[in-house]
Amino acid sequence: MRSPDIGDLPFTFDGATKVFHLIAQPVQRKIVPWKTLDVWGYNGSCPGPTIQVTQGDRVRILVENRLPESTSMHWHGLEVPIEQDGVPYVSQKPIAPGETFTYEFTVHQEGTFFYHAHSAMQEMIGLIGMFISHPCEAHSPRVDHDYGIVLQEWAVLPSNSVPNTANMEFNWLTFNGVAAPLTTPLIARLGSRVRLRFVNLGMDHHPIHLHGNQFVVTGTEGGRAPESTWFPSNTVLVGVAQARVVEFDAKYPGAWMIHCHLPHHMMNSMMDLLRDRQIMTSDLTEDAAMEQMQALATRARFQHQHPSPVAPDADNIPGFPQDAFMEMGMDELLQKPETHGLPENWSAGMMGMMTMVRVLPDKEFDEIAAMKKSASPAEEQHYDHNS
Ligand SMILES: [Cu+2]
Repeated sequence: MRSPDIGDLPFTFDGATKVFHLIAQPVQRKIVPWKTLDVWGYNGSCPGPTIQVTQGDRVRILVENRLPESTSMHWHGLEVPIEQDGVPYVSQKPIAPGETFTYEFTVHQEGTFFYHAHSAMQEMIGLIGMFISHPCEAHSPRVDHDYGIVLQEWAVLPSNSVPNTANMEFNWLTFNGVAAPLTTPLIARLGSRVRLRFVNLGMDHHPIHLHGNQFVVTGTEGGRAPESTWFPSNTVLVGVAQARVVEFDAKYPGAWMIHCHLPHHMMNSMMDLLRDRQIMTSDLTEDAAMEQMQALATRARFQHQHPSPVAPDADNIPGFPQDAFMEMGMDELLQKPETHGLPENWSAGMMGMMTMVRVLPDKEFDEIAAMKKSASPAEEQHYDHNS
């Protein structure tokens, strides 16, 4: 199982016990090439690195607090003894700054769970990560590709880097801590079976839609769902505090969008400021982005190149602009093996809480797999247990 754009939390063994070390700390997270947020996370990552265990494992997790205030850790969905439940003042004393608290329990369930600080605003500034428990015996049908994605949302005004966790007008929406087009495409071999796990810990419920394929919901935050409950669909509502696991057979080659279908969640830096809608490039602190924006606007408004994305009389039409000036291609800034071979200017069509699953015939799939291997050989040592 892989969580694109975030890593796995490594562990060591003490006898048969798997020992993990989570460090809660302030982190910087680049969510698109022109916007970096000051958020909180674990081990340098927001969301935190993914914990992967096998059903039945005994785990010990040291939670070290390097935040400027006390924190706690809750194991969301896991059936643990009350003293491991992580609720400050109720099941334990809060973990003071500089302190480390040791949690230890046996994971008797399988499924998609998460860990998070049990304090509302700490959740909203990023203190969350996935906790995957693989069943001892693989589920049937077997999957070939298994991907996990954490859904988060942020309210960050232009020229700001710290999310306002009390604000409910979220203008940045992320999958695994990045907004499209920075989200790394999911790669799947044509003819394979794909599993996608979504976890939501925000203020909104997100209807996640997959283009061009039907899937079945095979699991929730409570683990695997019986096959008798599966029915075909292509949109799954991932409510707050929920996990939803879907599976499909990758029968159709192509770059298929996966995105939240709330219109405002398919944008970056969404907000209205005075007359002009400020989208994508509103951060005045980023010179490169502003230059690109100005170049686009100049080209569109004054040069009327053919084909131009904007009509010559656009400024006289009530309602203009809607989506004009939003699309900003930046393929070069986003180059990685997973984007290899996408149509030119693909990045102009990707915004907000969005990624894609690229269903590739053998030749293209193997080409990208080889590029990934030479780019980061260590990546291949990854916990790659599909179940
Ligand atoms: Cu959404």
